[in-house]
Amino acid sequence: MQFVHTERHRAHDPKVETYLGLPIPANEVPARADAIVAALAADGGFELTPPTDHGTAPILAVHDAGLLRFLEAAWPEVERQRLSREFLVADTYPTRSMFAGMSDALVAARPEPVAIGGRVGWWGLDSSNPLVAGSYDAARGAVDVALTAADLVLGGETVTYGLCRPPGHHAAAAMAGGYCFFNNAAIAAHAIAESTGERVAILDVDVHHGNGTQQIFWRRSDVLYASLHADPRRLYPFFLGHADEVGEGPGAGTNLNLPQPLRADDATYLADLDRALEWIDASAGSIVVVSLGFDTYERDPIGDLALTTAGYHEMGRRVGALGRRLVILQEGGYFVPDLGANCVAWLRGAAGQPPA
Ligand code: SP5
Ligand code: ZN
Repeated sequence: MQFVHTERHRAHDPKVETYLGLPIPANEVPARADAIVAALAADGGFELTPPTDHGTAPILAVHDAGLLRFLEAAWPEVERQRLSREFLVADTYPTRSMFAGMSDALVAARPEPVAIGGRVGWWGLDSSNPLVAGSYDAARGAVDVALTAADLVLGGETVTYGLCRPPGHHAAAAMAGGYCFFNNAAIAAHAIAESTGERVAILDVDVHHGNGTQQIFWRRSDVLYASLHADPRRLYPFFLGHADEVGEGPGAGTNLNLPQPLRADDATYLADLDRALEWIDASAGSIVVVSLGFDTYERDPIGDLALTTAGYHEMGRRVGALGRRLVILQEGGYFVPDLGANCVAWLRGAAGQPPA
């Protein structure tokens, strides 16, 4: 199997994130990718392919131009103002209740702030998403990884893995958040839909609901979104991911959320995975984009489900057994010691190989 990876991810190297306002060691760190690369190399069945530069057009096909402008300008602005800090995070967000009772048109016409502190809240979901000096460059690299993995499948490969870092599924059209800056999977799915004219399905198995992916395709019928995730009543992103979110307008019926109970095990999870796969199978299309997270793992420090390494092999096997071509893109997963084994297990399953 070809896997797409670049060292550019290393530029995004936060040491600290804030959790309920206090600093804790960052979870989304370069060592995550190092662990996966080492395990794929040790397995021997994976061939490293560097990404090609796809420019900004595929990003702007999915994201607001203002988000890209902000992410590119944010760190230079921090430096220009000599704000002495290692990472940028907002303290003020445009929460919906601030605008209660005001018309949609008036709210939509509120101008973007000019001060960096206002802009980072304007374009952000949460305060646990540190932006550092190299975040923009790394995020551009992750998009190139996703698009190159998609190119390989469009060129005839049956399954490819893109080691995206930073991840993407919390990033909405006009919003970064949840360790995500650009939505790698959404950008790849949009590009595949454009290039093939076929319906594309996204299967999201990160422990968190992919609110950004859901938002981007909410009103679209050409990209389906199915997600299994911890019930948002308990876990980030808290405000979306409920089962009654099914899409609207032309996208009505093209969104499937399957919230999971606390400490869901392999059997519980795989039963709902089958529901998602049957739902995808009932729709036309030949390519599935997988948003692959290992934060469903029993030892993950920020998730609350209880999947095992053996469960990941079985999950990959069932997704591979769909018989569609797969563009598998990395999202979360924060228990670094077992990330490599979990990734190898999943990918071997998807390729129809036995566990290592
Ligand atoms: C892509 C992805 O997996 N993003 C996850 C974003 C999660 N953001 C909230 C992190 C909260 C960390 N809480 C630490 C709790 C320590 N007990
Ligand atoms: Zn996650």
